[in-house]
Amino acid sequence: MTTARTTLASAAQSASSTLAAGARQRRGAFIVFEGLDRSGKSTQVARLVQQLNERGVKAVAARFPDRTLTTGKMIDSYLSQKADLDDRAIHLLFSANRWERANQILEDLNRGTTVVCDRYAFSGIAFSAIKGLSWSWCRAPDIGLPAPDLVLFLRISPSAAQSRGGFGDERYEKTEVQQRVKGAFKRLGESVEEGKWVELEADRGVDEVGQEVLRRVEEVLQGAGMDKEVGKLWTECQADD
Ligand code: DGP
Repeated sequence: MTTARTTLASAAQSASSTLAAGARQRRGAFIVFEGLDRSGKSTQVARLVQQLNERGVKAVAARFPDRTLTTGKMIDSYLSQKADLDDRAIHLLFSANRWERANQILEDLNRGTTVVCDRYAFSGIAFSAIKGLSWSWCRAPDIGLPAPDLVLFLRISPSAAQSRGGFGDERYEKTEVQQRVKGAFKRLGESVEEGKWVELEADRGVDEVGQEVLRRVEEVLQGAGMDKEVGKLWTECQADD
């Protein structure tokens, strides 16, 4: 742990000495957690942000859907089954919700702050594609969003997820839906650039998963990618259906 602390702190230090030398500041990393409902994403996001800050690496949490935003309130009504919406309309609302926060994320990253995000556009595709919408259509509204440097997919079986305190009454909290979403996530992981989608076994203790998370994130923070501009999502993809 001391080693992780030292290396991360020196990554942060090198960011400030680079700045002092007048060169481009190393940016923050955009880390996204994806996974089925109740796979432990929120716990790992909070834990990672805290650990990074303790190590002198500035980090903030984000989450989607962000229910505090205007679009988020409509999404909340849909998820809590108070409102029904056409499949395409809700898909576009989820995407608009991400766009509402996109500039903030970009500003944080460019200021050197790491953003750790609970769900992103991958959930957008997975949850809509299982309704029969085409992949290329689902992907289109998110083209150009800030691209994550790393997606950590927390892998858990739908039955294990359900046994973790059970699902509530929200729209997608059903084992059969989660099973199909799992299949969609698998296909998505295969389509993401090599090394940027990492699957972690989530059916373990919080600390064990957390240690692996920190190790993966440390690699990204020390990598050459932090000297490059934030990428744009899906711009390299071809329509594949
Ligand atoms: P959460 O707040 O992480 O529990 O997510 C709420 C639910 O919304 C969850 O079942 C997953 C689903 N969801 C998250 N993002 C999207 C999205 O972009 N599109 C759709 N259709 N569903 C999403």
